Amino acid sequence: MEEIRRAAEAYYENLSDEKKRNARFSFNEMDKNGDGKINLDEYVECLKKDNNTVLTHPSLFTALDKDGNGSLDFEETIVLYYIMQSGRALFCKCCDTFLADVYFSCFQCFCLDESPSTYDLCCDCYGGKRFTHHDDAIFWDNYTLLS
Ligand SMILES: [Ca+2]
Ligand SMILES: [Ca+2]
Ligand SMILES: [Zn+2]
Ligand SMILES: [Zn+2]
Repeated sequence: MEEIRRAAEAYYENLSDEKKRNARFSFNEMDKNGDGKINLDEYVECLKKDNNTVLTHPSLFTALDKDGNGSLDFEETIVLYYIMQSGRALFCKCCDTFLADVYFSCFQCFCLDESPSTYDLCCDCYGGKRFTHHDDAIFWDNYTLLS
């Protein structure tokens, strides 16, 4: 998660003042009870309203909650903002964990242009061979795949 967090911070720093205000505005929108932080209920409610149901996954909320206090402060939601903007919301096809850092992806599925989604696995599921996929699948980690 640390890498995405760093990327999100860099991304935020380069936003225009207007976009920064927008980010602050969406944070306040999410914070229904105005206590300055987003709890899981507020989080799920807001993303459902935006039809962003893939992001309502509790494993993503947990990953975003850096200090583990059960709610998101503004700094923690910047990462969510970044994930939404960049479309980098990937979950393990096997155990549904949010893929925060390195993950494995099926090379063949990745290369199929007509395929809308890739077949991604967390290291645990890939290493533990807990998945079922086509027999001839070749998996690469995301760094190798994109280079
Ligand atoms: Ca709140
Ligand atoms: Ca927190
Ligand atoms: Zn997994
Ligand atoms: Zn595949």
